[in-house]
Amino acid sequence: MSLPTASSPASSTLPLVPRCDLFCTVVDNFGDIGVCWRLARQLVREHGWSVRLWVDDLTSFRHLRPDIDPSLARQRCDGVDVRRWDADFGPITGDNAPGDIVIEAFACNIPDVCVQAMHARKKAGNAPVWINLEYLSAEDWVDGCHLQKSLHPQLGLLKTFFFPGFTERTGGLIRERELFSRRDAFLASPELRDAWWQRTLGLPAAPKGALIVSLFAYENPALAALLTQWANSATPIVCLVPQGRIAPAVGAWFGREVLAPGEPATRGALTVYGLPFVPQIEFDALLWACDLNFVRGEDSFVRAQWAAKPFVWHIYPQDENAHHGKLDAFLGRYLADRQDDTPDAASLSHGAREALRTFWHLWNGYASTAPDWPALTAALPELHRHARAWANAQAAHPDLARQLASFAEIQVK
Ligand code: TRH
Repeated sequence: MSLPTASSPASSTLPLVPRCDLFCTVVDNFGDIGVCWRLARQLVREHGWSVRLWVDDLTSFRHLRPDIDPSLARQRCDGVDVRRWDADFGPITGDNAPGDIVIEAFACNIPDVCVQAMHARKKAGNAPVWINLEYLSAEDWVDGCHLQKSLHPQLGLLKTFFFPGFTERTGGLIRERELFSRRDAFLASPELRDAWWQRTLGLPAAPKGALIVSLFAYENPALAALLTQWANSATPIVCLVPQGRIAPAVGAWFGREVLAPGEPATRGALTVYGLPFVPQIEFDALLWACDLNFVRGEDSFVRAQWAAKPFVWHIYPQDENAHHGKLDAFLGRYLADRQDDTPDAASLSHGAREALRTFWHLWNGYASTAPDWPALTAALPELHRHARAWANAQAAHPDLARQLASFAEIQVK
């Protein structure tokens, strides 16, 4: 990254309704589009921006938002102008010219013609605010890299690196304004919870006396050992498994070819239900309905934190175990003694900390030993209190969309 030598955008204020182009390349799975879709909606709903979301894979998007039609080059969804980002971006016209803010998510390469058009805007004294939204990491270096800039070597356009994160020196986390009130209403209402079970699984009410777990993960060699421990558990366990990468292995453990949505399977104390892959708008309720959530990647990892329930993270695996450093950086923050006066902030015992840390390590393949379920279960009450304190402490930082909006305002002043 080079430091800027050119001047920043020249217009003095953003228009009343700033126009934003958000570009998303789906690398794999659902996290890239999951994050971009949330952000696009929030910028429209909470900040009044006009957002065009360019997505190169609408078929993946449709999993999160079933009314998306991959055959359409352009469609409107929740106030967002969703554009299919084809290989040929076409010439720049009034219909695809870059807006006031251009966000490239996760270092995707925005079309060359678009960069040229941004340059033309700059020459006209109206350069767009150009942002590269990075992946989330809890590592220390993020604080120093957030808001670093680089200068386009030929065109003199400035690009700012925007890092989500867990400290006040980062861009924060995606969190919608009403998220906590919706969560707390759900948690406080047995009727809402029962209705969720009825709608999702056709059960008359939430199961009583069982520990309820959701399981969203990549393929995982530790799975069979965990399922065996659950089957032998003294407490009944109900496990909800959305369709996806780990579901076939769960089915196979029960001797089934598939674990179809709505289908229960039981062994010992364990009952597993296959779930459909729910629309993203309903994913939070799945986390709220459970006592413990297994999540993965980036977006479900953040949502599990906002759910304020204990969780186990299956981090996205990278070459040469680069993800281990990221996992440990997060654990370091999550399990650190906190100096603030948030209720329950200091209540996590050494035993609970180590139970969680060791469980996460083994779930992420640090060694081939089976994760210690009894140790984790014993720690769950403490981890639950801790999860709430963590969510509250994180929510004290401004959320990512708000920080982006403030940053864009400041850039043009
Ligand atoms: O799907 P992920 O593994 O996604 C990503 C991508 O692989 C990406 O390339 C990688 O860099 C990143 O992980 C770290 O996990 P994630 O991020 O949790 O995204 C899953 C999305 O799917 C999230 O928005 C929640 C949503 N979801 C539903 O909408 N319904 C469901 O039933 C489930 C289980 C998830």
